[in-house]
Order: sequence, then structure tokens, then C-alpha cells
Amino acid sequence: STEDPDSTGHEQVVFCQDKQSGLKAIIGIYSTALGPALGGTRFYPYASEADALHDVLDLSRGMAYKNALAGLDLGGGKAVIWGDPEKDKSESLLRAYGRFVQSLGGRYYTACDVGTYVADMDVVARETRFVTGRSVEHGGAGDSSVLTAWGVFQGMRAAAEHVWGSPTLAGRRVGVSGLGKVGKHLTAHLIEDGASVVATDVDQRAIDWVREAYPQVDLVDDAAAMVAADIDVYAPCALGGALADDTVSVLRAKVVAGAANNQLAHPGIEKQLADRGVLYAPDYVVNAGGVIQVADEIEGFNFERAKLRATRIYDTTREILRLADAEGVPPAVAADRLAERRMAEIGRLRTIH
Ligand code: NAI
Ligand code: K
Repeated sequence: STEDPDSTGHEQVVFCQDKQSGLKAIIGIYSTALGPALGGTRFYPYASEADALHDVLDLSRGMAYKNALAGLDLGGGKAVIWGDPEKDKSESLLRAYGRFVQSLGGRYYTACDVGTYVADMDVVARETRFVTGRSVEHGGAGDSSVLTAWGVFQGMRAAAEHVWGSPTLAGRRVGVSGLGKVGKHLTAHLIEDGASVVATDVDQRAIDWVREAYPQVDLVDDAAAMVAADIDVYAPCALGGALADDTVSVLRAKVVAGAANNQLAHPGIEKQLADRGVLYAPDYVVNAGGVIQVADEIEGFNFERAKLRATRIYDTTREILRLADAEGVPPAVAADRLAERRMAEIGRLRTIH
């Protein structure tokens, strides 16, 4: 079972409790081989402590791989606060949490995730230095969706080059599912590059936005219609699990590259995609622009430097697609191998002296 940290290879798992503020949190540190573990704090009403633990172990491991491939000198960690962010979030709870982060002495840096926002990180920062994703006014990187979208676009260019020979989406039809913070920026990059965009969202405000900003965008009813549509590239930018058995069997796109985390509904989908001749640019590779943006805060935020680093997602994606071909494995497997190699090679250096 993945519930047991012993069997998952995590370095450290910390249970935090502050009865007065109601804080119950778990901080998972998968690896500090490349540097301090960085990953966001998810504030979520888990059904049980076992569910919270399961999530934090999974997510912290994922961050180690994402940060390794993003070329960051950072390991992988994540935290979960077990509670309802609408009801349970308070200054004292966030500050109690900040004190636990501080107590780890820099082994773990936190950031935003589902249920936590830039303003929350500003509060956490009143108790710890080891926090990113703060507001611009507090020296932070602000909204990370800007470079997330930029990085997804770069990864998509690499995938387009791999399939059609040229690193551009010009003349392609790209389906953007989810016009949220990332989807909006991505749509802008695609249109500028000369792609035609097909979009969908469940929120009428997002639809109104795109009708106004980009009247040339075609709309479809839902994600199912998107999958069945005549598109070259599918960009899942809403929730996880966009690629399930029923989607893969009808998908008409030749490339999948999008921002959503955990796009594969279950292990084995990457193989089904490869068997159908669909090139899947792994989610955690192409959506690393956000963590690149917040990680830059540790050095004192510089947007241009962070953008350059996110631009390299193009090179990384290319390298992964080539390795996948060379080793005869799906890109998701090649990405894991490359991440593991960097953690082992560079991590070893850090134990020499
Ligand atoms: P968001 O919450 O701003 O946007 C999500 C959009 O998807 C919303 O407009 C929502 O109405 C729409 N949506 C929800 N369910 C849908 C469905 N069934 N069909 C179509 N649209 C649907 O979130 P954001 O920040 O744009 O993130 C998008 C995805 O990218 C998420 O999965 C997130 O975890 C991931 N991601 C975001 C990063 C960031 O920096 N914002 C970084 C890395 C990953
Ligand atoms: K995130």
C-alpha cells in the first residue's frame, strides 16, 4: 500500500496539530536530494486522515519529479491541511501552520495549491521565511498561471515539432478544455502563434470572456465534445483525470499537452495513448512553469529570469520525446527516468563533501 511512508521512500513525514486554531496538517518530504523540498499546501476537507496522508505522499513524490525536470535545485515536498478552507481557515491557523514550516529549518518550502491563495502565503510568511507564492507587494512572484501557460505552450511547440516537423502551432486546431487562469493565457499564446482554438468551460463567465476577447474561438459544449472534435492538439486545462479509457478510445487529436495535474486517470493510459499513436507530453513536465515562477522567489523574484527558465520546457520536452523514441517507451516513462537520473546524479554530488 502507498499509505506506508516506509514503502514509498519518503525522507520525512511530519504530522502537525494545533488544537486551539484547529490546525491539522501533514507535511510530506519525498526528497531533498537536489535541495530543499518545494511544493504547495493543499487545504481540503479530506474524508479521513488516511486520505490526507495518501494525498500528501503522492503529491510530494510528484513534486520531486517535477522540480528535478524543471532544472531546479529543489527537492520534492507538499503539505495538506485537513479541513474546509471556507470554514476553517483563519489567521491563527495559517500562522500555526507557518510555525511548523519554520520548525523544519528550510528542509521544506511551501507555496499555494488547491484551497490556498497568495494572500494566505502572505500570512504564513509572518511566521516563516520558507514560503513562496506570496503577493508581489510582499516580494512574491504573484499569480503563477502566467508562466504555467507559457511553459505549456513551449511543451506543446516541442510536441508539434516532434509530430509535424516544425515547432509551431500555426495552422493547427488546438482544443483548450478549461478557460481558467492558465487556459486564458494559453489561448492568447496559441492565437498569437497562428493556431485556431476550440474551447470549452463549465463556467459561463469564462465563455463570456472568450467571446469578448477572442471571437474567432470556436466553442463546444463540454470536454466530451472536445475529445470527439476534429482537433490536432488537446490541452486539458481544467481538472485532473482528463484522459480516461473512454476518452482515449475516441480522442481525435494527435498530441495531448495541457496544464492540468494528473491527467492520466490511471496508470496504463500512457500506454493506450502511445498505442493509438497519440503523443502525450507529460503533464508535470509541461506545467512546471508555475513552480519555476514561485521558486524564483527564493532568489528574489525576477520575472525575466523565471520566464527564461520556463522557456526551457521546450528543450526538456524535446529531450523526453527523443528519449522515449530511443528507448521505445511512452514519454511519461521517459520523463520519470530522466527525473530519476538527475536526482541520482546531482543528488550524489551533494553527499561528497
Ligand atoms: P482555474 O480554477 O483558474 O481554472 C480551471 C477552469 O476549468 C475554470 O474556468 C473552470 O470553470 C473550468 N472547468 C472545471 N471543470 C470543467 C470541465 N469539466 N470542463 C471544462 N472546464 C471545466 O485553474 P488554473 O489555475 O487555470 O489551473 C488549471 C489546471 O492546471 C488545474 O488542474 C491546475 O491544477 C493545473 N495547474 C495550474 C498551475 C497554476 O500555476 N495555476 C500550475 C500547475 C498546474
Ligand atoms: K499547483
